[in-house]
Amino acid sequence: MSENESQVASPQEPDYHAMWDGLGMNLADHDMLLGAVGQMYGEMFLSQENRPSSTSYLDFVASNIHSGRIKEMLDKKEAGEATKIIGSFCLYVPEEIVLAAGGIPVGLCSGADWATGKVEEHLPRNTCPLIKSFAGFKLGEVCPYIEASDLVVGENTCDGKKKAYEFFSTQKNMYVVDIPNVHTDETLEMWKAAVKKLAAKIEDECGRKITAESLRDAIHVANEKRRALQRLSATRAADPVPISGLDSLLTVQAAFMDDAPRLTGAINAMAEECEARVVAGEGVAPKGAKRILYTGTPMAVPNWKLFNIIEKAGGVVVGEETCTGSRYYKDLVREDRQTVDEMLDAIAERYFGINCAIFTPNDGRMADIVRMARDLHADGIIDCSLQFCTCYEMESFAVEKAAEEAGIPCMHITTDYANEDAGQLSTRIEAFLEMI
Ligand code: BJ8
Repeated sequence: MSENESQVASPQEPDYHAMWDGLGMNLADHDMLLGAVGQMYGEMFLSQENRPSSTSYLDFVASNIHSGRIKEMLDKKEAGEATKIIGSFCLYVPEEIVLAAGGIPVGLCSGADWATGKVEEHLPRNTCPLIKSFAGFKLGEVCPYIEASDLVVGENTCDGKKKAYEFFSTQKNMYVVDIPNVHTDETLEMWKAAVKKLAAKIEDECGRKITAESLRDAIHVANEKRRALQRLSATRAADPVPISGLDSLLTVQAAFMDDAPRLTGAINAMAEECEARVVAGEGVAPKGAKRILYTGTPMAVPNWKLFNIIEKAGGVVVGEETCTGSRYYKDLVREDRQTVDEMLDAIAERYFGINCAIFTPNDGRMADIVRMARDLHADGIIDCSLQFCTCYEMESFAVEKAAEEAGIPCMHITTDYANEDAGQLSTRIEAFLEMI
């Protein structure tokens, strides 16, 4: 364990190697991964000044993510308190359905390069890093979430993911949801049917029927999480901004993994502290620091590279128009529906509003970017695509045009998970912050 990781982990941390071994993981490589992530966490997160004290919850999540949280999920299953662990890679997979069947939904993070050589035996070299990462985590046997998942739900979104799932399904028990790529009344009906098919599959896998009561509760639990995130996000309109972009990003990343009620309580505590900081004029960055709205491809754990560069350069990220940001929490599922069928329709309607770049046209995303930049008083927009992500690369031109029409400076970045371009990115971002 590295020095920085030991700063994150509790001194009495139990030994989880037997659990990881039982999951079939590669213990030596996994120790190496944990060491590297722990060091990165120390350098990026723990070095921040004036963090709200309630962000200690994030340190708890970071130290627990591959250990205590996995044990907790496995123990729940063992005790019969949870049916199955269901992994997914996309915001379009409704967590409410898994919760309603007594399952535990987990987002399978794919934010670091791993086992690239092995991956390239199955997928082309010029595949986006997010896809290569989930394939590498599986082939390298270093992700306890993948190994603990009884079923992985994929989705037919971008070409890269849907073709990669053909390979991934040779490695794991998988089910792939069909997602339309245009928003029309007809495709909404198709999507509602796909959501119902998924619900039947999850019921089957979990061995438990979804009832009106269990689905109503699940919708409420997920909405409460979103309300807490909305509340925290609203505090970021203040200058000085009470919480960093890095901590805010990790809050949403944690929402894909941690227990929902615990996370909701912790985010509400963060929101409360941030609201008090706003009243007191206390910030994580000095008043007048250049404010950035991030938009683009999602950032899975531990992809904190760009936010770290922006904030180390003196800027502050005040919002994220992305799947690891506002798209996760901005819309709620209606809570006034009565039957399972009506509730599944309400879930489908809510998820259909997620402005993923696989949709064409995707004007809703442009409107959201401009609205968020204005509401959060952003000085500039940074639009970022992961390398080889055609959808977001293509859409970057529309983002630039929307920003220009709104009179907001915008910069496009293409990057990957490696650190080779960090110096060059810092220089470009520093120049952008100077200019805005
Ligand atoms: S709803 S953004 S989580 S698909 S970066 S793998 S698009 S080539 S992640 Fe996404 Fe769902 Fe859409 Fe959100 Fe493909 Fe692009 Fe890679 Fe991507």
